[in-house]
Amino acid sequence: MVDHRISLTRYLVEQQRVHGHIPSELRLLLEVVARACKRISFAVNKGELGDVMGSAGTENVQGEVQKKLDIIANETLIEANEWGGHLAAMASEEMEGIYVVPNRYPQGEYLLMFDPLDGSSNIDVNVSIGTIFSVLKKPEGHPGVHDNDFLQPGNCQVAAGYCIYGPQTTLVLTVGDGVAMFTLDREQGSFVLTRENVRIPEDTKEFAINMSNVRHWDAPVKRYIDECLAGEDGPRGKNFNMRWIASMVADVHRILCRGGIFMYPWDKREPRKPGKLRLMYEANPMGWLVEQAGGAATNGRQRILDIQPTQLHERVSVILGSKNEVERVTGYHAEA
Ligand code: AHM
Ligand code: MG
Repeated sequence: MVDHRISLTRYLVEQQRVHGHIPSELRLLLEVVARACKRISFAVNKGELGDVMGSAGTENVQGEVQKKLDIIANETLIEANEWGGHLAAMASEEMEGIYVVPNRYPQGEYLLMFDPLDGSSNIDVNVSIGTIFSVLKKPEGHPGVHDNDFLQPGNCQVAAGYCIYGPQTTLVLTVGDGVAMFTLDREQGSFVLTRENVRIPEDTKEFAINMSNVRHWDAPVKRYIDECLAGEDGPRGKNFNMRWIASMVADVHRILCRGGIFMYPWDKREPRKPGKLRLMYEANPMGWLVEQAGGAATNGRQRILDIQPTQLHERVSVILGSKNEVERVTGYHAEA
């Protein structure tokens, strides 16, 4: 815990004025995103007391059934950002096309991408869920906004983070100057800095993967997990523990707090699909946060942040967390 109370607002002002890391427009945009997350947190908290649980009876562009909270969170983020003036457009896991912010002059400079409610399968069972976001600069040189403007690799992100709605609501952020965590003080209604310079240990004894897919995995992933499972008697010479929350925000949050490796790799169930998770809304922001905390993120062959996206809803294989473990799995792919 940081000694004296520093609000998210003050942290962002310092990032702007003292450290010169962010322009004021980006600061204001992040404030708006944080405000939207606060609203989503209150909706999540109401649970069955509010009309927020269960299925909405609709499907998103990827054919996944939408929960009411998926839609509420998506609308909350759009409404909050629509009139801010700092954004040119938004893209969401829950919307087919981009959402261009209604005409204004001058046009906002930024593009916002989000997974409004990550971990949808956990909504109805009171397990941690979250919002993941990523900010890009709109390319200059042409009026209006096009889908292609979003197709920038993760190394172009200017801000990224998530807000986890768990026992506490915690907003985790990077603007390229390390990772900071802010806990929501419900009485004060503000996010308070609770951890700075978050570091992920380079080694770990904890892995996160959906083990029910073991028969579908590729050989390098199977080799890595088999070696972990062999424990003290195996080639790793140590026992491993396993966690799988099925909310990426919660699994990544644990890794930022105490280390570990998270994998949602390509598998043979749908061989033409590169993975389950989305590059723009999940892998890029989480990959950057993890790297900013000293970890690593790859798709097994390539650094996530260097992947050139070709479509908005592109999927990707994800391996991220403690550096030495991620490098080991990536090395197994290279050998295979
Ligand atoms: P969502 O964005 O629709 O919630 O899906 C993404 C989630 C991740 O949070 C999580 O890591 C993964 O899907 C869990 O998938 P599975 O149910 O296959 O284990
Ligand atoms: Mg998600």
